[in-house]
Amino acid sequence: MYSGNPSTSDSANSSENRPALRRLRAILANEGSVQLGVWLLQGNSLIAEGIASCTVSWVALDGQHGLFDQSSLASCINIFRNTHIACLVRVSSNDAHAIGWALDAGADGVIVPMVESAGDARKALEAARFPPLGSRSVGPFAAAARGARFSTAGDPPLCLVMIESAKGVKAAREIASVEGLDGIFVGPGDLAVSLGLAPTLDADDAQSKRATGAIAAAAQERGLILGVFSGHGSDATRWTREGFTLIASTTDIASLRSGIASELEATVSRSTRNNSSRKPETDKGNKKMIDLYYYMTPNGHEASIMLEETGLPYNLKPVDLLAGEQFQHGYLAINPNNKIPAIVDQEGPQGNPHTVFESSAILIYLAEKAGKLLPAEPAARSRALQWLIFQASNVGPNFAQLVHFQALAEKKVPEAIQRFGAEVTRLYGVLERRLAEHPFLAGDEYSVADIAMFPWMTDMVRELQAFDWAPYPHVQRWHATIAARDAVRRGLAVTIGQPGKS
Ligand code: 3PY
Ligand code: MG
Repeated sequence: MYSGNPSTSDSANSSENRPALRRLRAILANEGSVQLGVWLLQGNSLIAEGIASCTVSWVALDGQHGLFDQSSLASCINIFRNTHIACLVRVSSNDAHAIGWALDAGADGVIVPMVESAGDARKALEAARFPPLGSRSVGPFAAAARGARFSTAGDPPLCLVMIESAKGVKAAREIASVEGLDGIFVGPGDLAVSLGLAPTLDADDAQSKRATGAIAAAAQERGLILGVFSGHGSDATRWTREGFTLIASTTDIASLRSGIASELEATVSRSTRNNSSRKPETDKGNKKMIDLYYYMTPNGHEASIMLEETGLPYNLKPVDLLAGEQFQHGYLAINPNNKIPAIVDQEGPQGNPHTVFESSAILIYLAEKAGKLLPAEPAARSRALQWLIFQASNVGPNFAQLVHFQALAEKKVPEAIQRFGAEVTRLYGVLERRLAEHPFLAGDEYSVADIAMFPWMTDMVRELQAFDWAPYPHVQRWHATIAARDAVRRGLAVTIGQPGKS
């Protein structure tokens, strides 16, 4: 089974038979596009099988903090060997045996934790390379089990070192200069602790940002791969903005938990809707319905009210903002702006699935699909769109800022409260004048403009803003008219904790 002949190969050292590794390496080197990966903690080959059919380009098996032993590590590596997914191993420590063993088992690369100096990085790299570049020992057990020939030639596996301490940050430039190193990987949890902060994955204070910025600059100067463990609940868009391209965006266990939660929510919401007075006409399987990605905010309510008003059948897809689910792997593909609401119409134009984000765009799309709530006559249509856009560009942003500074901000900032308070007052004035002359914002008819505006003036929003609307009787009259509509009540009652209840 063993052959020193480099030209005949399935190689535990090289990527010549591993298109997944070659592809990942090439994308990171040439296109610089972000590659999202899954971090496996569970050491379980069935979980690995499940992930192997997902559309991720890489996984990392965590031999430092995960539940892998040698046997489960070897089995899981083997599962990914015949897939499009590159399989990296985060080894238990900067130990030549652990590094060599993971590569013998067929890993496409190693992520070596707690590297704090150029010497540490050199040590890791040497363990990952055969002589003359390094000192890795030949151990072709996995290749032998596959009946393959073993070779030391070809592209070497990836060697990424983790910088995750203040000391490592100081040495970032020297570490990045180690010849032959493939990349640097940031461990934000350990880094935060080393900087004297809580063990969080998304510290965004100035000190943490300076540290990750210094690591990013060092890696980029040398053209190295720049990776990070973003994990569950942390903001992957922030890492993308900082230039990270190899992002571990979720773990096996976090995805399992959120997948179960959303399946249960969807089931409860379907059965709740089945029992309600409105019977969705395409309720025979959800394939052709509209998926609503939702949480109970004014923006979320705009979409839920609109769906209830149009009568279009929909599935609730809860996105728990408090758990950071809007940042999870996959949601970015639905809404590149990481916010709710978003919809996926399974039967969009030409019968194809169609995704829409931004509340106003959702309202227009649904109005056109249902043929209601947006007038067809050009002048009336233009008036409805003007007030809809006035809501999106003025009311939404300023009202939300006042809620934040009045009720949620950790520090009281009087200037911000004053500024956004004055703007909210001015906007109420604009609405009061309009509604003194017309029953609805677009004129005589209730439209998407009213649906967009209404959730921003609920009791809850006004309480959070500490805003008194007594001086605006026409706004109050308009609001009461809309609040009395059945569809509006149902839309406001869509809750991800207990669907269908307020
Ligand atoms: C860290 O955040 O320190 C890590 O190593 C991620 O697991
Ligand atoms: Mg760590």
